[in-house]
Amino acid sequence: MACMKYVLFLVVSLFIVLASGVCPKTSLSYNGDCYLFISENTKFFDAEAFCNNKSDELSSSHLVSIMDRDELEFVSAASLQLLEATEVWIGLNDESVEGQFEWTDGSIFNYSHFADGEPSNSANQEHCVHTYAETTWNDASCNGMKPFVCKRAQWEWAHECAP
Ligand SMILES: [Ca+2]
Ligand SMILES: [Ca+2]
Repeated sequence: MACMKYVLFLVVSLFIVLASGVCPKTSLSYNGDCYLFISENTKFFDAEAFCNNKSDELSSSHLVSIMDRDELEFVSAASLQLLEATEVWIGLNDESVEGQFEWTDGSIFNYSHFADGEPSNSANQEHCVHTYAETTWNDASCNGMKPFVCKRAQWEWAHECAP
């Protein structure tokens, strides 16, 4: 019986460590993934490159992918709180093929929250997606300067830790 309690203690401890301790201290954890909020106004693909390479704290991350409404609300609320911004770059773009949106981290695109009338691809120049007021999304010129959010998926941590 004492042994069972010890095992239970270990399992609970491990859960707490996994739930709270996996992200670098400058980023936020949500559902096991890590999110870094950058206030500097940056072009879309420069922001993606920053997430890929330049952040020591969260290297090999990507611009954030958003898989569902809950994750969207987390990212929007944290952007508002940490960056005081409603417009931030997320990783969605149709730079390769017009109208075929892709996440820069390779996640499957099966959730979106575009505002009414978006994506508009105005003047055939809008290929990068940012959040907007009320958590809705808009496609805009990739050369626009906005704050952004990096995300490092849980599987990337696991991959990195593999022998
Ligand atoms: Ca487009
Ligand atoms: Ca647009």
